[in-house]
Amino acid sequence: MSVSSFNFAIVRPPSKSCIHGLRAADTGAPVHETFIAQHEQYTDALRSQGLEIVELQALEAFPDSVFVEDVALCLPQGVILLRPGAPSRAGEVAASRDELAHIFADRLHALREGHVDGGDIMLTDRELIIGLSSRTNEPGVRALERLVAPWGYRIRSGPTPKGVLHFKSDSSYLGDNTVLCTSRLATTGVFDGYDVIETPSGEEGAANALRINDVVLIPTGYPETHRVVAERGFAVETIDISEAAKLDGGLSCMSLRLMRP
Ligand code: CIR
Repeated sequence: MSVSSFNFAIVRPPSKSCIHGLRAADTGAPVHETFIAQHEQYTDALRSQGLEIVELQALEAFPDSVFVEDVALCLPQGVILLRPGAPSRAGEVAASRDELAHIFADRLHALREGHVDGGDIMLTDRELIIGLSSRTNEPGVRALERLVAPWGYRIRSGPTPKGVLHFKSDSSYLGDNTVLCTSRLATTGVFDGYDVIETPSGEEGAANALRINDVVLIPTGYPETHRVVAERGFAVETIDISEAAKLDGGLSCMSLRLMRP
């Protein structure tokens, strides 16, 4: 079973408080109504790939809570509640615990030390690569390793380019041993041994793509990336995520994906 095969996803709509979400550069606050509409299109895109969707309640107390990927790691063997590195996001874990326990019951586990954001975790067909970033640290990586090593996962840490929020802001695993990433991340050698597609210059924002079953979703506005990914034989679809992007969010950030038995 490929790590890009999914039949289930969890999403959480943006709250009205999203206007206060974290961002490295202020290009304007997201417009809530537009964000809701784009989030619905995103959810529909997952649904049209055959995924069953569970939509959690919007959380007004947490402006960044639409980015559910950062709160948990979903693996077939179990789901791990993470410890996001931004103080304003730490409470999202407690706010999600009961909802996720309801879905995953005794398969729900918790990271106890350090910090790891889900946006820094890349699962490939052979390993978990964890990007060290301003949100994810060594104690977190070691604590995560203790949880997943017994399930047979090999863990390797990698660099996140300076000024980049998450490891996966600059990269995505497309399946078939292929990674899409920025050239600044490719030059670190972290993906040596993988087939690497570099985002064309000026299109670094397309590096956070999302392979779901037979398609690769990329954000709208990146025609050269669309072309090079399609040229490698992938079916590509585009989604407008302009409002998430204002908060440094990408396609992977807005769902937790899983293949349920
Ligand atoms: C944050 O800074 O935490 C949010 N504004 C964006 C999180 C994006 N999540 C992700 O890349 N996995």
